[in-house]
Amino acid sequence: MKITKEQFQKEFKNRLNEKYAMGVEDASANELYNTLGSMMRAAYSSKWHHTWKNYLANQQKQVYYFSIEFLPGKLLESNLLNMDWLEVVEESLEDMGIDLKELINVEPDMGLGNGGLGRLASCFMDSIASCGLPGNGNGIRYQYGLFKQKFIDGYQVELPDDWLNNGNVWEVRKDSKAVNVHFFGDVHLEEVEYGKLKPVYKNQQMLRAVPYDTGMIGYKNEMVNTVRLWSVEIPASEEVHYRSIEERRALEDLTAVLYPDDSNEKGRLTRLAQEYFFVSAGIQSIVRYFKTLNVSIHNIHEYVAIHINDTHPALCIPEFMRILLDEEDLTWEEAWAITLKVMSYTNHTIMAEAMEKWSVDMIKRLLPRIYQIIEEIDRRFVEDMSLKVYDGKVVENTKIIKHGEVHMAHLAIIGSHSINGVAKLHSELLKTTVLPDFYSIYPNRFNNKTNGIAQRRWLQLSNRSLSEVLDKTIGTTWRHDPLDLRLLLNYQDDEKVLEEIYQSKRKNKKRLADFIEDHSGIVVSPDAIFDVQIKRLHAYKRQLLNLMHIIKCYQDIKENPESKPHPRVFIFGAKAAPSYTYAKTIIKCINETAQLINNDPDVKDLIKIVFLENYNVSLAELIIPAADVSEQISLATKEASGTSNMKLMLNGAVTLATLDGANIEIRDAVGDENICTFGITKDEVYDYYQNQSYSAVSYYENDPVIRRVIEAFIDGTIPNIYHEGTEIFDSLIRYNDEFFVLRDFKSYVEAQEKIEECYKDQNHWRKMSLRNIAHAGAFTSDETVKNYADEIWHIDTLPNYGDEKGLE
Ligand code: 7GP
Repeated sequence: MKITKEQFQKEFKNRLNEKYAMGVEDASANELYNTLGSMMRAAYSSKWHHTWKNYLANQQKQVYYFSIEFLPGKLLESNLLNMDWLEVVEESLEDMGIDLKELINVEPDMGLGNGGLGRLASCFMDSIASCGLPGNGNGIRYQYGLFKQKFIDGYQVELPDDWLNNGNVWEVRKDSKAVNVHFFGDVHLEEVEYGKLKPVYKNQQMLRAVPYDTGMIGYKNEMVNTVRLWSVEIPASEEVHYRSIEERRALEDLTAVLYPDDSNEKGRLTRLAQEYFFVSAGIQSIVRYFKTLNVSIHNIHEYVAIHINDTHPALCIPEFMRILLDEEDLTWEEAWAITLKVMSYTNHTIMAEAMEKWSVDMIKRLLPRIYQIIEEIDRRFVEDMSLKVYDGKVVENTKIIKHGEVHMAHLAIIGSHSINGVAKLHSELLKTTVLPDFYSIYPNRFNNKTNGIAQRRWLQLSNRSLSEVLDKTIGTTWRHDPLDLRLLLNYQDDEKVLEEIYQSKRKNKKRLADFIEDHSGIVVSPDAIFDVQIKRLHAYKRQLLNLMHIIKCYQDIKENPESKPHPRVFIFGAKAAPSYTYAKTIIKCINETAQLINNDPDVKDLIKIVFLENYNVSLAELIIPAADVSEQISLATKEASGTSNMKLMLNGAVTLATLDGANIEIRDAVGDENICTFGITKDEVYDYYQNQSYSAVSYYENDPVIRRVIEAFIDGTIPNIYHEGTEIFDSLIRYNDEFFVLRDFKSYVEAQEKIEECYKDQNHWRKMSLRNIAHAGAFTSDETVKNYADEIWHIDTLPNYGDEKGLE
């Protein structure tokens, strides 16, 4: 998609005039942004059309990635990059007196996700298109994204994220592709013809699902795939049924917010309705598309793969069955065999509280036909297992419906041909510890696909200065093939290259320091070590361990004012779920400790704590290139993979990590000398569980350093945390420290000391940093999605993909 400067400027001015009757001088940043966005969309639309026409003409098998979250962030710059317009547009705008950065700033973050799972889905969308693979996203167009976080008196306050307020230039509403989704009512089976039962419905509620499509532009390959997000509307024919405004509102709320609070019954029902809504709409639209191929429904698995991203879309299985049985008249056996071939499932966590379960009563009431199908899947599963060698315990552990609840992970596993974890350790744990009974039943379904990241966004765009150094040093092939970052290893002893990489880091640190000063008033030095922990706030991720180490450093300085540690800036970015009190307590404690330390003259700028508000994709893009140290300190076994660990490494940060998730694979890639690991291993964690031998209080009683740190929470050392400090104290001592923070404290402190030692030897540090960049190519999501494509989805690029004129 090439364009010249002249073409661009002419077209841009025309459009601006057409849209707003304005010249460049008079237009606001927002008007300029909208003009640019609509011009880009017009330019890639023909490729978009072409791409799916090609899939159609070639009857290409496609994957549909169902995810209740997508977290793309901003799209302007990455679309420009992938279209190969970035340089021309930047220069052309500059000629017209416009700074592209200002236009980027007015774009709201598309934040339709909480964290890792949603961001992974977006990296996959970028990679699937960039690898020329036929794949689409399917999700929900939430009117409000994840809340905007503010700190007031150190507390997290949640504000609505009204991201659609100014419209969304990237989406295309497709009225003609809308479908109806049904809820509630009564259903019974009637014999319509001899031996054939069909469901007959009464009093159903019907809602309209309207799709909004967003083009996913492949990196300089002329391909544009689709992410389809569904929005709810009340069909005209149903208007009469909803007399009151409240009733209408309640329905329209269905796609209003991401993860409605599930702490009450009403919230849970909405959430379940959301899950069915986007699943049913997505599957109906897939089947409708499939019908245009004129192929027998018996062969649909040769044309369609459906991926269930965690269990939220697990209703794909009964919904697909419903369509095959009730609408396509297949027998149960036929329908089930096809469903299994179509569906695959990824698990993203082993945390028990995140394992979805729905009450039987609720599913029955909201989705009566779907419930019948789930019941029948379960009945047949149990029957089948009982015929085989499995003992009763295995069957009891694996069935879908028990104790009045539907276990969504069990449904997903029983109905999918592939079940994967997201890092080697996590996939191993699924087999041996979390789902051993399922593994004994379906050993061949289990596999690993280690997560990855899109290096385009996380290096090319967010770290332009490092990218330039790389181009100059190793050429530009890494931009297409991140594995080529390895070429950098040839320069690990080249002082000039090490210096250039260092200078680019310094520039990024300066940029972040300026941002910090602007946004929080805290002055930090770019010469300090930037020590970064950015991720959702969760007890298992152990931001508390980080805080405790900071408090120790503070106490050391107070005790020994002559000590001279290398100055450090501890940077946090994290949102806590609105109903997760303990996580919010930790936020408050970090903020109050920051107040204390940042304003204590004795500290003399040796330590600064910066907790940036409203951590999101755009903020990550600013923080990551500036990081020296990457904190990946979850308790071993708890972090399924992690992906910020990969992004930080790619940007030259040195990882300070437990042996958890993908940290282990990062260590294997860079070698022990280029990472700093600490803490107990998975086996030690399970030994503690088995023997119930962990005693937090013994650390408190026997380790004076730990005692002094813990007491700071309750003795007034940290001001304004009377309740919160007590809550932390209790979690550690009274409730025996669920995530073994005290057990790992000492080795964490030692690892931090090692980090400082390494940093002080700058030459050594710079080499470590270079080696991290060089090995990070292994974690590209391009490779990850290729593995999914080959081993799970069985999809391929178009036969002429990659030919010079292939898609013209
Ligand atoms: C996250 C995992 O916690 C993280 O370790 C992993 O890297 C990421 O998924 C992508 O695989 N999980 C979630 O974000 C999540 O919401 C609950 O899991 C279902």
